[in-house]
Amino acid sequence: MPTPPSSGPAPTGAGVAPQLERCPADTDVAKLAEVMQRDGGIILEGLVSPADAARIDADLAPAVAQRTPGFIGEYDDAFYGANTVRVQGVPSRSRTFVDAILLHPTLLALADAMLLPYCGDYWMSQAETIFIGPGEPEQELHRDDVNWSFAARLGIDLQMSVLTALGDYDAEVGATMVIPATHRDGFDAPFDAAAAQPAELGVGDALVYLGSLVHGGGHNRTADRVRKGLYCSYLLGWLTPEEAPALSLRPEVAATLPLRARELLGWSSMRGNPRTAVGAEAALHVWQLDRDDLARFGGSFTNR
Ligand SMILES: O=C(O)CCC(=O)C(=O)O
Repeated sequence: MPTPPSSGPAPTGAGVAPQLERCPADTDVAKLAEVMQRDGGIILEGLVSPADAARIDADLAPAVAQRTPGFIGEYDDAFYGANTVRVQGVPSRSRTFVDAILLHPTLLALADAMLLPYCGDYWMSQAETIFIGPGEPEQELHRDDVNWSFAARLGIDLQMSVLTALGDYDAEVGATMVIPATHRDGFDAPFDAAAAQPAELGVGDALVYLGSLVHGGGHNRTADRVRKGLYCSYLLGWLTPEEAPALSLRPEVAATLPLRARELLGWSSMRGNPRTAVGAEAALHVWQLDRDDLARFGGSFTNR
């Protein structure tokens, strides 16, 4: 079970709601994990270089330009944003995303610490642009674990998300609103929306948070600036990802990726938890193909 918080996040002053702690991205992972356990989120400064952030932004620009903001259903537009551009299929569109974010050693070590107690392995749930356009109102505050509400009530960590700034990410343009330390209150616990604070980021900084932390996209109060966030999440391997990364990953791209990236993108089978599995669970092999481990097909599914 998760460790209860030893103390809350540091207040910024008398009467001021607490803010998430900021740490350089090369901080010792044990310390980062401790902060994540305590506050439910953390800001990693300089997770990717401004040059890599610009490269990822440029890689995604053609798809972003083609995508109409908003969705179809009324609820979807209200929640996901009528003037917000969300493009998925990111690993096939940006190799820099794969190398600089998906496989970032600090993120993987943190995901190991937060998620491996509850699964044999985790995988990518989703990677998408969340480019919040001018005038977009604040998104409803929520816990991302709502996607897996039955599992969320087990009180274990299901998901770790990363929002990396590819461009403007200040409070005025819609920085993510976060309520620190709401991750241990329980999935159905009420929260005080007035306690939400903007998690402002510089280009290349990232907000990393658990699926149990209350948060939401901020209000873009500007007339002409876009809040450029790139979302990526790691999910327990026995839960269904939000995106279908195994399908959006093109085979010719998969063939060029390291094994760990293919595993995270659904091109590998899932095993039982090696720390606890015995008997049938030790033999477990789900998400398989012809009774074989998907990973053995390497970068191509030869039996298609
Ligand atoms: O864009 C953000 O800052 C957060 C978005 C989010 O939480 C969501 O769409 O579920």
